Amino acid sequence: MKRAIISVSDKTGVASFAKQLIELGFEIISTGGTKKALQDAGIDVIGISNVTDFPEILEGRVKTLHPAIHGGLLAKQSDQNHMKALEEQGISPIHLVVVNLYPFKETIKKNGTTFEDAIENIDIGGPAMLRASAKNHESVTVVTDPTDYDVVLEELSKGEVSGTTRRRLAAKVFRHTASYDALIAEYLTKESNEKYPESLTLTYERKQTLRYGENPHQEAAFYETALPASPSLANAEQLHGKELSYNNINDADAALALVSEFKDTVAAVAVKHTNPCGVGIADTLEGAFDEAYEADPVSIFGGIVAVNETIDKATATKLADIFLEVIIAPDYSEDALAILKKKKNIRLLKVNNTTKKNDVQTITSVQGGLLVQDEDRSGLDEATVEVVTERKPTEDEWKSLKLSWSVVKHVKSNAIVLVNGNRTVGVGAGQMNRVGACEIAVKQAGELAKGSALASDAFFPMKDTVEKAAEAGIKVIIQPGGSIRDEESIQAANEAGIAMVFTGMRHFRH
Ligand code: 93A
Repeated sequence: MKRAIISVSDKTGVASFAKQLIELGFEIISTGGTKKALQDAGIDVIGISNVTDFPEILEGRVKTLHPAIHGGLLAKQSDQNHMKALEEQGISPIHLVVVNLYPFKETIKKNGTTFEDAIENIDIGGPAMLRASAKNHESVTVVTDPTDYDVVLEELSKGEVSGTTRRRLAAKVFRHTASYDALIAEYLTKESNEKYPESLTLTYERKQTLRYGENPHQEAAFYETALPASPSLANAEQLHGKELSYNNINDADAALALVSEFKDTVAAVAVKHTNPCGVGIADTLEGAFDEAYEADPVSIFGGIVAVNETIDKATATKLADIFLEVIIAPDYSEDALAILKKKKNIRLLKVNNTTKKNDVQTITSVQGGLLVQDEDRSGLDEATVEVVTERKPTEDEWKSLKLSWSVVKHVKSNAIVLVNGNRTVGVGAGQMNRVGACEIAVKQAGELAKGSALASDAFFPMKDTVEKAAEAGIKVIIQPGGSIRDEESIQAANEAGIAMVFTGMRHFRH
């Protein structure tokens, strides 16, 4: 008679599966809770203790960790010596293993979970059985995912589970136990406040396969972290529109990061190719969007807009007037949704929480490795900001400086951002020299460069950017400072009556 061990935490579909296994001639062995669930469904089950001749002890911590089980799982059934060894010990071979693990991930995601709860939900016996049977997939079929029950039944009903399926299921088991353990490692590493450990054990789960990557000839998928992060696109709820593309996700992430900068004011940001093309602030959302739109009415076309307030009818009407790929908001009023949903191609995302969690790292892949760093979360520290020119910024100029500094951090280096009033008027992104970025920003701003505030993500190596700014009529500058030629830039600013402040902090973004 063929023997199956069934020991599952997620009992979905298991009774019907077990019933059919019995019809196919299997004998079922189960641990306490599973045994009870199957018996309640009227299924004949042998208790694990009858096989091990040993009770389940330590509140279930030791149930299946026994040679009578692991001998049966690890013996190669085609090997006479293995079979003889089993016989000598009175152990019968096992042919099918159905195990899913203590819900560690679900436990740590729950609000109010204690450290003790988390530890108790580390499964030891389950992974041991899974790994043993996956190693021995030549002789044992191992199922850890209830969605595989049907395939196994179908093949069994035709005779036996094929070698190809057994190997596929074994690979799935090792992926599962590896990510299960990685999550435990990640959790305990965080709990121990270890930041850059000697090896990285991150787990990501596939959220969706994507139609293609950055370009149509590249295959791609989106993976989300198993540990909750906020704000997060992976947690976003899509209320309308086609599936997000690779570029949508990348751009939406940039837009979400930028809009999360604004805590004390209503803000709207428009992003193209991960760079902000228009950012506006105001007392109302409609006003903020007007500012962001006017900032660059050309580039916003086909872009992504993120806001930090519930989208109302007035704003929705304006958003619906232009072609946008994605809109991101904490929420939408009912009439706003009705207006936007009329646009077939727009993707509407709801991201509830735009408050950033501390201690987030960013990961960039390089050939053969990963670069990991703390996210650039620092804002303007008014205590360390230093006015270095004869003229000090006025109160209004300070407002513009602050806005420009929040934005420049999110622009690819070399970055120059011009702000006039409550909106960006020029963005120079991703240039190989700083004065070039300034020229682009000034050209875009046109007449509005006059009287504007300029932010630079890094210091001026030479005075040429200040001279360029003076020529364009820029009135205030914010930059980190720290160049050996700072004095020349300060002098050029003084000559032009520009007020300049040093932040002492650089915001490269490459
Ligand atoms: O506590 S354990 O680490 N020790 C074991 O020996 C053991 N054997 C099975 N966890 C163990 N299991 C797990 O129990 C299985 O992976 C499954 O998730 C769960 C099923 O327990 P029950 O049948 O009592 O509900």
